[in-house]
Amino acid sequence: MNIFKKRREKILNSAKDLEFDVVVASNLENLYYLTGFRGSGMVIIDESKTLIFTQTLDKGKAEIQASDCEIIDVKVGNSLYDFIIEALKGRRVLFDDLRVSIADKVRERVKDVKFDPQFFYKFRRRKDYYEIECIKKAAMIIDKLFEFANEILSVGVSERQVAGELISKAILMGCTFPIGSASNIIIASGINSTYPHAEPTDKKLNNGDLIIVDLFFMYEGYVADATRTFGLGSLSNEVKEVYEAVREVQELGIKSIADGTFCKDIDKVCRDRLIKKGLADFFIHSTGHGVGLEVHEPPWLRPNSNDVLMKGDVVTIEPGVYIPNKFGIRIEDTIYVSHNVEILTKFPKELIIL
Ligand SMILES: [Mn+2]
Repeated sequence: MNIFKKRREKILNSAKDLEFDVVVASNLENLYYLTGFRGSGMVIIDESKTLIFTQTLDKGKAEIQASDCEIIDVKVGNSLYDFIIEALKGRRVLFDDLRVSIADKVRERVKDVKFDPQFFYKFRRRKDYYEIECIKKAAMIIDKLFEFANEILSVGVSERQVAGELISKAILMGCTFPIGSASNIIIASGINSTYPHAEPTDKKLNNGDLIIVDLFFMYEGYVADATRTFGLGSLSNEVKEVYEAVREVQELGIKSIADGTFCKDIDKVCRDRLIKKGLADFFIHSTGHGVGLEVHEPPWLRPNSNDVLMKGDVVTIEPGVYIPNKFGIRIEDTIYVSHNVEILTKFPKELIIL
């Protein structure tokens, strides 16, 4: 039995326990997870069959990638939602997610429907052997890219050049990008490193810059995500001290990972250590997040999270310190929560000064 069929059986059985008889997914990742089809459309799964509704332009792809599903061709000019609503009338439906305006339409016409994205994530969080192998491969490629970054980062090279070379290498090594998006890796140098989500610019690397290199790439649809911060030329003692603080906190975060741990507790451990060091005000994002088919997915390692880590999760730990008008530092790894805790991205974390 193929993995997609197995997943459908599992998710449908679990939905039946909750008194639903149909499962519907419209989210691109759920659609892929349950059918193998990497395109847009919707899938309806019930006891008797699996129907994928897609537009004519994706029909051929769907037939190849989801050969054991029935493909319904929604011809141009027709609404996918009309088809779906028609097929769901009178049934008890567990839906993943929809835009609010369309969800309201579905609710109006399909009486017994529940939208519950978390239900789907519960399955996706528990990665199987194959999924872990894919994430490991992506992590290995990212490690190689850090080695390559180590070689090419130098005074006078622009952030854009670095990004271009790394993305090109990644593609040649077999990486893909998230469904429906290009990569947005981060190469942020000097003042740009103070913005956690900087985009690569034409800025050239300077003596004294810190350079945040944040890479996420997919292998066979599965993401690994890691960040290293490199130094160029002469760095101040302040930079070196803050770097060691971030590194210490990142390692502390990883040590706090265990099956059954509250994600908010891991975030707290990291934040508390930064408070002690007088740096907590400069830690302006979450400690980490899950990865899988999406770059950011549950569980969420942040203060208000109710998630609890479980075996099969793959998460990041990525504390950062961003001092306005000065510099930014982030260190991030992708970690597999199993019987043991396995760090999948292995590039060294000592401050590398080029
Ligand atoms: Mn990340």
